[in-house]
Amino acid sequence: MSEQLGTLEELPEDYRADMTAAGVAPLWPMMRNVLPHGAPNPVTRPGFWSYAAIRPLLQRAGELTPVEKAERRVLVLSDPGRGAGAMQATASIYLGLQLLLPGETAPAHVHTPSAVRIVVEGKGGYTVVDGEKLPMEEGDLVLTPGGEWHDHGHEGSEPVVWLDALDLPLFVYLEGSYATEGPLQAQRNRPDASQVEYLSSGLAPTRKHGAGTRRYPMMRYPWTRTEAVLNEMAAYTDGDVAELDYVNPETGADVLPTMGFTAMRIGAGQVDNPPLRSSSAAFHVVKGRGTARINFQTIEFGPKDTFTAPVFADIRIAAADDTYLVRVHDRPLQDKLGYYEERAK
Ligand code: 1HN
Repeated sequence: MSEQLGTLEELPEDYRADMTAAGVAPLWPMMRNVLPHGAPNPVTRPGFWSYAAIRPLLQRAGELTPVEKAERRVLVLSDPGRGAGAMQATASIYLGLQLLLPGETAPAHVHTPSAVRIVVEGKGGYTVVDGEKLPMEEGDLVLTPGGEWHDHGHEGSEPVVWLDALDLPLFVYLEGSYATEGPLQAQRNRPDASQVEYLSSGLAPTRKHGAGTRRYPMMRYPWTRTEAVLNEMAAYTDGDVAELDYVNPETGADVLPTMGFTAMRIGAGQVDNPPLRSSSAAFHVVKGRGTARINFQTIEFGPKDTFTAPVFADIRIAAADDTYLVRVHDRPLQDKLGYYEERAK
């Protein structure tokens, strides 16, 4: 491919006017914008959101805006490359921090995009998905897949905050994003599937012949178990960063169609230096602290902070303390589209 393509300016004025009148434009002056050489040219810039800075703003939102008025009381994490108010943290990933106060409920709705909650602080929060009550403890990952009714409640005594990750930008781009509202759901009188059928990895409930499984059999991944496995892995893998992918326990596939989630443990003094990935990512710090370098940006992170990396970013994360992260990424979508790629640095 040539570097120099023809420009619009070199075309005759009358020809340009006639093209505009006919509703057409020449491709060649614009071609390199949409097909850069070798690698994409992302708009997304590395982002960093300090929980200590955002927490008081969330508290203030709690005082200023009742949940009845907000439907969802959320502060959106806007990609610095797109600017204030951007409803996306990367091209495909939306992130927001949501506050629910004791006794509040966030009304039931269903929508086309999928969501995941990663619990940041507080006890007693829960999400009901399709009648299943999913308790929300710190670090838990809770799915509300597209097309599933969900509402939130709070039975505790302190504020509950969680990080929402949605594939909303894709649905907006596709002009496919919409919601339907409904009454709060009746809750089935049983613990969620992570406490019953899928209590142990490698064991799945026997089904009657011909009976199907649910598309989303387990929608809560308790953090205590995730951390226990990461610690065991770390004890037996010398100096390696321990990683666990969140998967559907029936199929082993990614938990959602477009978004993937990976729990990471980087021990104190260890460095994560992954290959360049074609996926974009957000890193949420469950515990720990350290220094992340994303391209040319250096980030000092602590517990409950969140940072992002554009596609093909050069990522290097050095942990000062034992550090636990959840990486949210769009590799499942890129796999399905057939272009996920990793490149050695
Ligand atoms: C949504 O449904 C929730 O259910 C949170 O908690 C954030 C952001 C955009 C669109 C839908 C929720 C959302 C959202």
